[in-house]
Amino acid sequence: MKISAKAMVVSVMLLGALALAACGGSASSGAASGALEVGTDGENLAYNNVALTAKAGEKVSITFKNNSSAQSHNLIVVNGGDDVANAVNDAAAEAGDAAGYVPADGADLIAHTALLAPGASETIEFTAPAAGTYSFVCTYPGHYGAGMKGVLTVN
Ligand SMILES: [Cu+2]
Repeated sequence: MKISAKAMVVSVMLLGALALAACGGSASSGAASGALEVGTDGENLAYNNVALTAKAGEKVSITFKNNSSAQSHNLIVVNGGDDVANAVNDAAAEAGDAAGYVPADGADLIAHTALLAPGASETIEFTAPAAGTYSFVCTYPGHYGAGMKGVLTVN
């Protein structure tokens, strides 16, 4: 009698835990409101989406998919236009392969993926900066120069 009462209490607690877990699952939709997707344009040294938009202050996510079957790529959103992108690209070359051609986080970087192997993808999240235009580039040597870049416009 005592044991079955105990078992009953345990079952009720388990049900409660399950209900809580279910609630937590549906309530935790912390997904970014601005969910953007960018891939590589097949094997080309280019992105398949070069014009992204976001609202200042909103949470943005960019899912970058490397569609190449042979080439590694990354995606770095820089804090400015081509001049900043050039500086970041130079710093990336100095950082080298071991750093995934990503310079140390600093004022020039808003967000970045790692250097992604062929077929890999990564989602990065950040808060959209002030209104303006921001370049995003691949800093694998030669890619930015070949035109692997796009623009994030923040309104
Ligand atoms: Cu690239």
